[in-house]
This record gives sequence, structure tokens and C-alpha cells, in this order.
Amino acid sequence: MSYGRILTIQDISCLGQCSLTVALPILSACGHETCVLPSAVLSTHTGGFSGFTFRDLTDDMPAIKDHWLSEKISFDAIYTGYLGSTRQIGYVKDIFDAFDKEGLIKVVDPAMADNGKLYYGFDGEFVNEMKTLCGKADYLVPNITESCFLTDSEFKEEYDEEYVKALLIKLSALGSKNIILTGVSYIPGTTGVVVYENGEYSYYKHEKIANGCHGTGDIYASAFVGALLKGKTAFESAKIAADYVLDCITETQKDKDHWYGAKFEPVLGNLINALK
Ligand code: PXL
Repeated sequence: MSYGRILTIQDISCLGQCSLTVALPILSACGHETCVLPSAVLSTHTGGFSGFTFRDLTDDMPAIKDHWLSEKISFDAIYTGYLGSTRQIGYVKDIFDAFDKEGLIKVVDPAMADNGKLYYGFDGEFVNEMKTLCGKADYLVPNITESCFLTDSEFKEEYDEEYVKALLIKLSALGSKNIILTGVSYIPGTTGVVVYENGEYSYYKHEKIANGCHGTGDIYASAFVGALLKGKTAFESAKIAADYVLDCITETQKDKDHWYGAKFEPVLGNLINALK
């Protein structure tokens, strides 16, 4: 597909280079039409700022969905990220069902945790509801921490292939067809992504840059969706997204003061070139 219509559901962090403020420009750069359903509006993201505002948009979702249905709108893909409440996850599942059609691609980034911990504000109830949304995904894009919460597994900083394979088998038992597991590092100095499709594993290993940046999970998932909708395979899309995130981190590290997000904008051209 050369020009897809993608609905993405995630928050607006007004400042912070994450969620919709990265998904929109990245999907546009990939050449797709992007429709948005903001899950919440925050003054900043919750990772390192204090005193941020939070406007939950859960109650707006059903009417927005109903209006689109009355206008007979359809989407080629629905891609979800950071969601604003446990109840909202139910509405997102309704949206998956309401817009389902032959060929619809559903991508779930269960953006809720990293480095062994849930993000501020999330709890076990949210995780349990997120498991049910993950079950509906054609492509699930978790990191290792999220995978542990989703499968009630012990989080480990160091692990082997057996641990990762066990996580993937438990994740696929939730119901998702394909899994793109990010941040999989077996050897110091390297990291990578495991693509699990139809019971087959493939691993794309690349350099690990110390001190990654906030928001790279959102950049990764957005670039993955953008490439997938261009007709790339899941493995090609996973690789293109990984290379792009590495470029973003390299760019950001030139500015030691830029602590709250990744400078993804100056290297968007690299992503566009990778899609040619
Ligand atoms: O990048 C994930 C993310 C998205 N949105 C908000 C967040 C975070 C991570 O902390 O706080 C509001």
C-alpha cells in the first residue's frame, strides 16, 4: 500500500516528544494519512517532569467513534499507544470491532512500562485490561518490561534466549498473531528486536547506545507502522524502525541538555530513504 489511512490512539503530551507528537510527523513522513484519537492531554509526559496536568478524554471516545461510523469512515490500520484510563481500553476494543474489515491492520503498543516499572499512574487493573487489548492485535509491540507485566513473568536485567522465547510464547497466548519484542539484549553493547511470526523467531541485533532516550518506544512503534503500511514485511519494518531509533538517539546525544525526548526530526530523512 502506498498511501494508508491510519488511526492512531494515544495521548497528546504537549511537550515531551512522545505519543502523538511523534506518531503524526513520523507517519506523515512515511507518506500516510494519519487520523488521531487523543486518549488524554497532558502538559508534559510523566517521565521526569513533576506537576504535569492530565485531562482524561475517555468520555469523548464513544461519540467520536459514532460520528466516524455515521460518516462511513474506514481505516487501513489502527495503531494504539499510551492510553488514559482502564475504562478507555474497553472503548478502544469497541473501536477495533466497529472498524474491523478485511485487511484492517491492528497494532498495539502497550505503552505502560519500562526499566522494570510501570509508568506513573498505571496499576494492576490497567495491566489486566491491557492484556485483553493485546489479544486483539495483529502486531503487538512491547518492550521486555511490558512483556513481563503482560505475562506475569519475573523481570530480569540479564537473560538468555530461553527466557525471551518463554515470554513470546506467553505473549502469543494472549491472542496476538505477531509480536515485535524490542530492547532484547543478550550481549553487552548490543541490543535488538525479536520478531515472532507464526511461531518463527528472527532477531535483528544492533549496537546499543548507552543512556537511551525517553520516547524511543513511541518512535519505534510509529516507524514500524509506517513501514508496514508501505508494504514492508514485519522483519523489514522492525529493522527499519530500529535503525531509525538508533539515528534518533545518536542525534540527541550531541546535545547533553536534551533530556526529555529524542531529536527524531533532523533524521526523518533517513527513515524516508529507508522506505524507498
Ligand atoms: O513514551 C511513553 C509515554 C507516552 N505518554 C506519556 C508518558 C509516556 C512515558 O512516560 O508519560 C504521557
